[in-house]
Amino acid sequence: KILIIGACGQIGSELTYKLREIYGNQNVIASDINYNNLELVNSGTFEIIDAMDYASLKICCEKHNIDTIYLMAAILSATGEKYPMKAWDLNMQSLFHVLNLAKAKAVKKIFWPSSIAVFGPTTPKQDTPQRTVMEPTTVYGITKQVGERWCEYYHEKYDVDVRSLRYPGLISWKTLPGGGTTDYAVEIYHEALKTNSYECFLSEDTELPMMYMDDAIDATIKLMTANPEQVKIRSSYNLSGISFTPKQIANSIRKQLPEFKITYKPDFRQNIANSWPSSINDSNAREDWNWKHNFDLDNITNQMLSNLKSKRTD
Ligand code: VAH
Repeated sequence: KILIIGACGQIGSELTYKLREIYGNQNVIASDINYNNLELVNSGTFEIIDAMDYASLKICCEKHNIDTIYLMAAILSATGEKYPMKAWDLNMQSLFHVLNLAKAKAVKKIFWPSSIAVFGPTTPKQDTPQRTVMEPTTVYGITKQVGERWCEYYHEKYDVDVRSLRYPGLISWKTLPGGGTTDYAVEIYHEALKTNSYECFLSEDTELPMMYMDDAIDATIKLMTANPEQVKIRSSYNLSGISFTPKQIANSIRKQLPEFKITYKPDFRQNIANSWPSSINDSNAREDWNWKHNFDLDNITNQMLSNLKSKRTD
């Protein structure tokens, strides 16, 4: 059975729904630190677990006969800069607990998300390669860089089947993101429908790698169901969808809402965004386990506006 840690979060909730669709509701156990997302909590088996508490993780895995864990709990880039040691403790302790459960053969397979945040200001910004200079300048990015090293170490030394993706900024409508720098690309659609305007915390030409959630979930399932010998990279795979700027997403919205207005008021998150690449080369993922993305910017805008509209009327 599958356990999702951080199931109430932006990615965790979508993974829970998708995995239940594929494997059956009773075979996917959702867990989080609180009941933050009641729709998710009431959608199937749910356990309160503190991802930093090894004993409760171990007990839950035994109780539900878990063989696969998706560790989706983390403190993201913006919040991590406000609480550096909390981000370090949560992001690292939770990873060690899950890796050690696999090392002890208590579970068989692990998914752990990395991020384009592993890259820093000295990384080549365009078409960033799988292997390159990585000097992350955020605590979150440091935890992802170090986490990747530990994943590869546990695979090489203890034969742990851990698999990882460097997610770009993710855009979804089911669950709000929490504390990321790319969250503007979600907020903008909510604001467009509410007030037909948005004050963006990044400057208009800040180009970042982005992806629609359905593509990210599709990549995650593809990676996790690939044969082990196909998974040649055990740190974390680059993953690429599209890249765009706040100006470009605003133009995409205007194709449906012609009066939409955007203003710019960069805050501390501008420095974080400036340290990240603008576009990513994911040829390894495409070669190793035939990944490809489907959603371009206008498709994403269509999906976001139509789903948020119908969600508002519910
Ligand atoms: C963040 N959404 O903004 C996350 C992600 C690439 C960005 O890691 O921190």
